[in-house]
Amino acid sequence: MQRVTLISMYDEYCLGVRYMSALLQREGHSVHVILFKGVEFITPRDVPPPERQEEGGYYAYASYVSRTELELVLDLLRKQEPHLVGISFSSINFGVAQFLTEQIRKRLGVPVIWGGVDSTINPETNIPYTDMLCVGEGEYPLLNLVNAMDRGKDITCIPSIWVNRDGTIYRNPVMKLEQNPDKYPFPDFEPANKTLILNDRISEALYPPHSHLYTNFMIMGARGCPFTCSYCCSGHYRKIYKGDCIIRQRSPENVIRELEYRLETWPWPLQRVEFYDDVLPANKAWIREFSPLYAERVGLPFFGYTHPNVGDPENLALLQKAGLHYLIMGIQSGSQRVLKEVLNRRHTKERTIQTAQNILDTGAKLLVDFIGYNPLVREEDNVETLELLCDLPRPFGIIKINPMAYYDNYVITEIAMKEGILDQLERPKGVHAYQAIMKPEYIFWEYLHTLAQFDGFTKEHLMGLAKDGYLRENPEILEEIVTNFYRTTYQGGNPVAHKDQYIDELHRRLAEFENSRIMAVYRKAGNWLRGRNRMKKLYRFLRRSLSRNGRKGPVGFRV
Ligand code: B12
Ligand code: SF4
Repeated sequence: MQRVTLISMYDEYCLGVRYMSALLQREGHSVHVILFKGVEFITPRDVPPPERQEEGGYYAYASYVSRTELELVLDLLRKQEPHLVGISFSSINFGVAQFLTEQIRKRLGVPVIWGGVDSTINPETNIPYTDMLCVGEGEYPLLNLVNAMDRGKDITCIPSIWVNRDGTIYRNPVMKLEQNPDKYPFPDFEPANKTLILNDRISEALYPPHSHLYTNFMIMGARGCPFTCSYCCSGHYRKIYKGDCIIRQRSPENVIRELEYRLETWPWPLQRVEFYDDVLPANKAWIREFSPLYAERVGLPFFGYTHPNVGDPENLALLQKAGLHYLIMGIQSGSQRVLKEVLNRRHTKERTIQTAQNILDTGAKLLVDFIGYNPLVREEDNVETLELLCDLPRPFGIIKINPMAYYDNYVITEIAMKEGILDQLERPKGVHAYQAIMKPEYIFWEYLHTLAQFDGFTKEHLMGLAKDGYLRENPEILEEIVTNFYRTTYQGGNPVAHKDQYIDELHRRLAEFENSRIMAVYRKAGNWLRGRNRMKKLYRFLRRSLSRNGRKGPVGFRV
């Protein structure tokens, strides 16, 4: 029996870690999971400014390890005496993982293995900093490694595991993918043997304070995606697992059994299920079997993701009947040029609109995803995106426009290099990616696009604002409008707002508008709110847009 400690960097969900933990335990090993902070703390705003940084810690762009936190990790490891430490991280946490690893190796002498998307995509860059790493899926490779360690066998020839022995690198080909994910045990969400490190302390809590996991349960019914967008890891997985079937679906019965188990054992009442399948409504046979079982045996509202080319009305209707509350559809751009040449996505405007309509027709809510802050996008592309947004069936909500991340070795980063735009990108500290150097036009377009989801802004108004030179130079005005609109339409992260409280809150917030710079813009859009009684019109406009269709705007989605 081996003792293994798995550390998840800034990710309390860490499905990969939880799958590996469950499998190792089933095979007789002992596992401890350290949750090093959580998803909600990945933000440059949380990283202390230089004057508050502790010497002996490591401070990256959007994450950090203080000296106190480092000592907490080392103390835990001393107590647990693991034979092996595994660290799971994505590219945003390369720097902090490297720092922790160096300290663990130097001060405890325990071997460390890395895994996750960054090690899968950048194994050559990463292997010098660790004893071992895992390329791709890790359940069986890690189990084989731990079994080999247990039996004192050679560990340099295990499929998917790379080994760095004093600078000599053993690169092993990837193991074939498990085609039947039902063979894995359910991921380890048990409270036992978990430690959360947060804000310089070992937390009493199981999860960070705002984690979805207090009310929601996350699950994946399938692994793998049929698409290969240039800014996503999916294409890379296709390359490294060439010849293997990438999309592997758990049986509906297996998924339902896990959910029943969670309903029985979750420490808090569950309110919602989060499906992280890359495209949930894809497989008709699966959905036909799954939906009635879910409705009968689970029955909680759930959300999932889809793609504009995946929106078969029958599949959507079955899912909605089972409890689909909302679907998040990645659109990313309305420009056909950008979709084709930059993002490697093929979906026509008509198809996107049709899928959106199909979703709304079922009665489910629609959220859409767009990517901004991308120097490969031109003015006319942004206008085309605005047009699409204006023409999308309503109501819909936009999840905050994501800035494009050019992760190392992703196709989008190769395109950026080929197009010669690296001078418009910067490399944040400790991150294996580039991001755009800020320009006012990115903010301008982010907020103009965001504005398009609110009722009352007609296509004509928005196209007019798009041409406004003053707004372009002062995009913070748009930002303020959008922020105010979000405030009036957003209820404490919960899409199901209490109506009375909501109306009171709305009145209070409308009053705040009186002193807002929002008026400056309405003055600029003079043809719309011409003449006297501007404030009255603004109130009326807001009331109308908020009450006519019930609650409007984005529903509470915190990622
Ligand atoms: C679901 C999901 C989320 C969920 C849940 C996260 C989770 N890990 O469960 C949430 C919403 C929280 C989330 C958050 C974020 N995500 Co996300 N997410 C995903 C998604 C769609 C699936 C991840 C998953 O659970 N896969 C299933 C499990 C079983 O696989 P796995 O996690 O890869 O783990 C396996 C292997 O990697 C390996 N492994 C992993 N760790 C280790 C450790 C050891 C020691 C070993 C041996 C092996 C090993 O074995 C595991 C089991 O097979 C992926 C895309 C994808 N298809 O991978 C993006 C993805 C991981 N996310 C991404 C991003 C950018 C983010 C955020 C930064 C977004 C943000 N701005 O906040 C955060 C970062 C969180 C963090 N701390 O790293 C990017 C990361 C890109 C990169 N190169 O780093 C991805 C790859 C999508 C993309 N654009 O390509 N995400
Ligand atoms: S559809 Fe989503 S999961 Fe699939 S390749 Fe594109 S971004 Fe990745």
